[in-house]
Amino acid sequence: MTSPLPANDPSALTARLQETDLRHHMHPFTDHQEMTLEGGPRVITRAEGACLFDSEGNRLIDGMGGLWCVNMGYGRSELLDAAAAQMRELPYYNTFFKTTTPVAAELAADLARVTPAGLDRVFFANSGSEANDTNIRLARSYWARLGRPERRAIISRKFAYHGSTIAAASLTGLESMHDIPGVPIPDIHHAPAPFWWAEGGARSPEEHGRHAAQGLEEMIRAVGPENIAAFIGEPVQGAGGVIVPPPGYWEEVQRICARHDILLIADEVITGFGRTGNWFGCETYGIRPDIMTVAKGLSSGYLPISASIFGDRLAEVLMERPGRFPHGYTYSGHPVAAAVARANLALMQRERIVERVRDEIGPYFLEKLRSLLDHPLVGELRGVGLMAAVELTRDKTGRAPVEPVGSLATPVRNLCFARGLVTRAVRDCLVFSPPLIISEGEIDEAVGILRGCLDAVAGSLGDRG
Ligand code: PXG
Repeated sequence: MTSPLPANDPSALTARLQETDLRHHMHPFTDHQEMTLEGGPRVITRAEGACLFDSEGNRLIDGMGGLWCVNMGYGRSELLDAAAAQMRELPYYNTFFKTTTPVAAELAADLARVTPAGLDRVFFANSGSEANDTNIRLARSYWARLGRPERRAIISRKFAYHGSTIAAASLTGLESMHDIPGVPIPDIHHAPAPFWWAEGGARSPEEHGRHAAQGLEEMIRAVGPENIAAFIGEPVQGAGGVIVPPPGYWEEVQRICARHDILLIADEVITGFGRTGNWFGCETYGIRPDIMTVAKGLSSGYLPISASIFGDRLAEVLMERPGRFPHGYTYSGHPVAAAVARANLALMQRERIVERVRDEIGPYFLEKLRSLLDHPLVGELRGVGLMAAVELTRDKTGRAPVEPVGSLATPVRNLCFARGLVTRAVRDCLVFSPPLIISEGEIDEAVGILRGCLDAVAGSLGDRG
């Protein structure tokens, strides 16, 4: 035990917390040596609306909505009240062995209502990674029970992010995540992504979309469609750098999966619940998946909950025949998380948040970010709804990669943080995914801070203007 924290001295409080944290806490995706040299982690103490406050009292606009998840914003009393009421009534019971709880049953029905027609069966988990792990089992079990156990390969894509468990990290198409022996697990393949800026060469974005879809089909033929269980893709690749698919790409992918009878899994962990201006990215891109992964925005990040959602095709084989699915998590359908998710869906509907993203704040946000295209360091603005990437470059027309990787976006990102805006650097783009309740004023402020930071970094490079 350490001595009591100093109540009225923010710097002393911060130093104490940093010291405690450095000694005992291992963080995800963190270089601890670097963090130690910098004096320790940043300490976020509270939040309201679209803003965070750190232990020194500084206000930051949360341009990332936590980690792409706090869709309805911080401090929503409706969600707190739902959690408290459920904790009093029934804080925990499981959904194993033919048992349910009212709130888990009702949430499954709510999800069947808000998801596209045909997706009406729900398997609960706690994180996007777990739900994608579940999806591998669902897809492989489906084929095995149809007498086709050799259909076990899963095709994912480069730049994909599907999570961090061993199976989800294997689906992920970022090489840095495969830096552990045994990852990726066997039978996972990564097809090209429709990433025009980095890989499109002289093709138009649409041509590059077709090219990437062709690459998927070539991979399917190489692996053998008779060996493939499923294809998994995010409607818009988020953590890989908000890679917005060009028109025609998803139609082609959909056709290819149908032609080879491959299950299509849409990972909507980021794109679900209004992020792209529709309830689901599948609606924005005309995707008709067999399985959908949801997490994050389902509870606006207030509690961990995720789900795999599917329709009759899988249900007929996995639910309407004898035999059980040997899989589940202690907290599958956790009542308190489910209560918060139900309250969150109700709040989304009451505030017509999806319509707001589609018609008002999404277009405003993208237009404001687009105004940065005149900046010497800004090469491209990609976005849909309230998710976007500002691609930084020193070669606006040739699109040559930034060397070394990260040398533009990382300093801009660090300066933004110091000046009151949270964004994330992915290679040399800055990604944004603010709460869906962010105001126009906060967007103006965020873009103003970003422009100032771009100017400062351009100035320090000596290539302003
Ligand atoms: N699928 C997608 C599309 C995701 O974006 C996951 C699955 C995994 O979810 P869990 O709940 O297991 O983390 C994600 C998560 C980043 C970042 O830095 C992105 C995610 C998570 C953490 C950091 O961009 N996405």
